[in-house]
Amino acid sequence: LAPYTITYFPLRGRANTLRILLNDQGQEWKEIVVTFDEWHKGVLKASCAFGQLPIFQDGDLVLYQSNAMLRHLGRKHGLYGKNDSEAALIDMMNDAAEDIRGRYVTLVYSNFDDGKEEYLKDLMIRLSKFEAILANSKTGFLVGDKISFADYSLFDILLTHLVMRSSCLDSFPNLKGFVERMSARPKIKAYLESDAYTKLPINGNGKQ
Ligand code: 0HH
Repeated sequence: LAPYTITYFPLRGRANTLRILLNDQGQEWKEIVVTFDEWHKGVLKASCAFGQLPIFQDGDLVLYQSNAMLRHLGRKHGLYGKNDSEAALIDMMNDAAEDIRGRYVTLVYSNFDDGKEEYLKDLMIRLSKFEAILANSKTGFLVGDKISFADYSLFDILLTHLVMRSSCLDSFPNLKGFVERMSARPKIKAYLESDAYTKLPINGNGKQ
């Protein structure tokens, strides 16, 4: 029996990092797919703690907020560093990834056609910071010597931006290497090649 349930739209969106993490960790989960028509009826929305999806269930525990879900899985599956200092640094990395994600969502849902080039300029600056962090990493992970939930977050963001601009990592060899290594992890590789991944749009409005 799958211990976990993800309730979300038929999108990669804010569930993609969770799905990549769960796959890579060999976990099973159930998906409850919510169509936009169903959502617009408003009943489910009214029942959500903050009026939004995704929902993540772990037995009796019901979570809203995708980054809280990542932290929960980080704690449960040893993806949160080996001490409090590493955990704090992992939080910091994930928050920096979330800063990019938040800007991406704003661009996609409010100003995609006019804002894209300006957005990409700012993105390069943000990515250069992660490039420098990985250049200083001895292990190829963002923090410490093991994968953390922040690595999955960064990976998801990089995959998404490679769709927007396939050359966006050309001047960042460490980020490129990171994407290659993450993509080559056997369970991630299988997932990225599966229909469950390739058939899902990234966003809900056809933009990417
Ligand atoms: N901070 C929250 C988190 O990280 C943000 C959740 C959120 O923005 O979990 N949820 C959105 C869906 S993810 C939501 O519930 C953004 C892309 C969604 C695209 C599809 C939207 C179609 C809506 C019919 N949005 C719906 C809503 O707010 O009513």
